Amino acid sequence: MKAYLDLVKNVLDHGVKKENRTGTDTISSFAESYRVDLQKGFPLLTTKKVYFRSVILELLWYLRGEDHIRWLRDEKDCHIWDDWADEDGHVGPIYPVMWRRFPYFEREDVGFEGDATNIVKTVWVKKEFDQVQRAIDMLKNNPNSRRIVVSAWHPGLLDEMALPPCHVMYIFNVSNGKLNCHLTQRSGDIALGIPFNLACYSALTMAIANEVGLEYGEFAHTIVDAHIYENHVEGLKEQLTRQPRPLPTLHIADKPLDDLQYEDFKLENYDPAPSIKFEVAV
Ligand code: UFP
Repeated sequence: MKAYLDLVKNVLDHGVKKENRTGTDTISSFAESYRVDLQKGFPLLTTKKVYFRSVILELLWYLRGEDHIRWLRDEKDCHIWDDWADEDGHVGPIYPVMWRRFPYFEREDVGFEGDATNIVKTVWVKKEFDQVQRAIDMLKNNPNSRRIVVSAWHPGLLDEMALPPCHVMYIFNVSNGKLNCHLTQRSGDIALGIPFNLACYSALTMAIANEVGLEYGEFAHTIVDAHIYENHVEGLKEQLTRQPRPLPTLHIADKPLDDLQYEDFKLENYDPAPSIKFEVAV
């Protein structure tokens, strides 16, 4: 996948050295973006092995709406989120909760029967909002809308989150009967996070396109702080010497989004170069 290799090159060429909270410095470049055409194959990197099972399990976990990782960690034996969870598996109201159960308060005026003074008391009722279902409904009923946005950013709840969302917001856009998705990411680890994020949102876009009866369009990604940790530079340079191979194909079973299981995602013809070990900066 040339788009990813170009991204790596751009950050290495134009990035500046930055300190950050992890203690491992980065080479960082402001507002990098790239796009991939989902009709040309599934964008799972071929210049190193990416663990497809973890990509899909992470996506299915996001769609479950829970504030803990017990399904992912204990049932599915997938440990990509362990570093951010407490012993009980809690990670707070991050992506799954924001996507499916976005908390908000609705004002309700409660009148008092028989009250001659007609006093109305206002109460605030806690509600939850399913942003993904709303996006699906809008794609079906009003696909030309420019308001099909899912936000994971909730300023009032950042302190309760294990990690403030990196992929902050995505927007669906329909053009020529094709479903496009644009992801805005505030912070992106080019070696480790981005290959996952790219594959995860591409699979999500394809699953949603199936559900609403649209063709596959493009996935576009803007990364505001696009960075390479210093201890990842050698591995990425090695990756740049590798020739991209033909992309694999992803077939997703024709089922409602919430019924999809890992086994419903069939990856074909994935023949990547060997994996490269990168340490996670926590
Ligand atoms: N990161 C990603 N993608 C993700 C995710 C984390 O690239 O999906 F959850 C990286 C970006 C950054 C770190 O290197 O994790 C988060 O640190 P910070 O909150 O300081 O930006």
